[in-house]
Amino acid sequence: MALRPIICLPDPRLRLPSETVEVVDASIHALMDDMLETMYEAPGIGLAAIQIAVPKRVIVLDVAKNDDPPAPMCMVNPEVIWSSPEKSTYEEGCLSIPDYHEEVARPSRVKVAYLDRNGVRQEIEADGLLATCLQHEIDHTNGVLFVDYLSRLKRERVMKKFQKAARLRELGGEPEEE
Ligand code: GNR
Ligand code: NI
Repeated sequence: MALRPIICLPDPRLRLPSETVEVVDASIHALMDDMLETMYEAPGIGLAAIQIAVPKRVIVLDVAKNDDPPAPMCMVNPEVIWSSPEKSTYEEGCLSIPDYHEEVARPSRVKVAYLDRNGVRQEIEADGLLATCLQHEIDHTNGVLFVDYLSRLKRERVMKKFQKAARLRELGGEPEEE
């Protein structure tokens, strides 16, 4: 297991759709383990492989409450196959957009199909925070970020803030994070 650096805005890799995984082999298991370790350390409740610069359709999540035992979930090639007409609003954040939070409305319930660690197709129906987190992570596999659901003004404000911070880092000659 290894901690991997998390890439942040304005890194253009966050905007690329990730590749479908053909075989859930030992390299995918190792990737999932690194992702869980990196997610818990951050700490976060979800992580998509592209956030550690691996453009594969793999996500991990753990939405267990702090006083409950850990409940790690790993999914390969996840896709939303049904979403409810009703919406729920959560204050979202993203490890690739540090220190920024905003409310986002999404379908309250979703059905998601995916391959498990053994490469077996599964379906899960989710609501509450899990439904939101699944949609947030699946969006990452498609190059979509939660700021895409905000008003243009808010989105452009946050994009500019991160572009400016990256420019200043370059000018200052600080070592860029990988
Ligand atoms: O840690 C995270 N918290 C969170 C809160 C509300 C909605 C979505 C999330 S996911 C986020 C971690 C992350 O960036 N995953 O991609
Ligand atoms: Ni995120």
